[in-house]
Amino acid sequence: MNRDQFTPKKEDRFTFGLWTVGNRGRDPFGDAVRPPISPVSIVKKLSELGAYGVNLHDNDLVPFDATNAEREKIVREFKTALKDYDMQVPMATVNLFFHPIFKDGGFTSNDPRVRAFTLQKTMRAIDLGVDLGAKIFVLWGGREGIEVDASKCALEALKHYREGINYLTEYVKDQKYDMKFALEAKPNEPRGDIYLPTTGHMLGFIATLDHPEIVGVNPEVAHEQMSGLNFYHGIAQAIDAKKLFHIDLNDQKPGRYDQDLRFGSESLKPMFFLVKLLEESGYQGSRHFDAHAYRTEDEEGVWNFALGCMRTYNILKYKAKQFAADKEIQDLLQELATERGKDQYKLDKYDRNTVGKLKEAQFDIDALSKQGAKYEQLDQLVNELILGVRTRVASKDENLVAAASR
Ligand code: GLT
Ligand code: MN
Ligand code: MN
Repeated sequence: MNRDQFTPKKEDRFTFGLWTVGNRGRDPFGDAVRPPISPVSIVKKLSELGAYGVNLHDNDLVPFDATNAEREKIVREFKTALKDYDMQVPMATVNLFFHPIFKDGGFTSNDPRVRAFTLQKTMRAIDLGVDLGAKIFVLWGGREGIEVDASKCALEALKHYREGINYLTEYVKDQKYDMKFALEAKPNEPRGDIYLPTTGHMLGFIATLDHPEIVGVNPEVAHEQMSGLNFYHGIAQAIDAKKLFHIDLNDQKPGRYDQDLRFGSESLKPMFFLVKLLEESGYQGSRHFDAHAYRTEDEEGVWNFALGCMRTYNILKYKAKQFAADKEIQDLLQELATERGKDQYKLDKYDRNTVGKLKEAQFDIDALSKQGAKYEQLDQLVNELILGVRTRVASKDENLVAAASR
């Protein structure tokens, strides 16, 4: 592997799900196109590529029907591989979507026996995650939804969903586990409609839980884009609410099913602003990729896919530094940020002593309406920066060159 400043390193905190590079290319119309890759081989190969860790569903590692003895052996061997290749498991999750028992949901099933099994399976998956060192537990409710609205009262479903999550947060606290939950939204697929379809819905729901302090979100690029939403804005809101516990990076063509494409393969500009936000906001969590290689690929293509996700992230991180050091862009931004007249009005907080002044203030409405914003110029500069033709301008700053190559 040729190494350069964008080569992934452990400190970059890149992680992949076992299910991502392990994806065999099955889709609703066609069978697998690649042989399975064992979890131990995945750990080895990802480590060689510079990843920090792997994440997993219970059944990515331990088969659904494994005996306790089988489970112990598999976990033991997996832990040895983690140690041998210096890999972490920062996040674990539970598969509540594959087995037919979950065909009408787990937490939101009408059948209390299915809801009970859902809790049992999730608690076991939490135990497994804790055993592997995970501090984040993702819950993606892919089957928590409906095709037929008559089949479930939506209020009842939300109540059951809340009871389920409350049960699990109590369990984690009772066990004194150092673990937080991250809820992942998706609007539809595999269900016709999935409850809590966006990160915004999740944030509203979390506020109604018994232990909201240990529940946050795990937004996925493709899932918010399926809803036609601006992912960057959603992430900003999650950060603002101090709820960005984890993130699923991938990509998506607009208006399609969930494609889970290589990070940055489609939406370079939105992903530039996303990476810039993650890096500049001080987000400490994993940079996790929930994506998979195109169905056209063999195993070599899978590793090219994985390396591509990580390199694109690092390149966009470098571009964010260039943006910060680009004088022309920064001068424009500074002009935009100049708060003309700010001292005349007290806008940050209602104040009964100054409200009268504001109500009587005179504005030059004509002049304010006519002023240009310079966004055309600004956005073109951003395009040229992303397209790589402003490197010479930006690289005049030696600090930037030094910082970017660290
Ligand atoms: C599944 C889904 C993902 C979720 C995973 C976690 S499973 O692959 O498509 O978006 O993040 O359960
Ligand atoms: Mn995901
Ligand atoms: Mn997805």
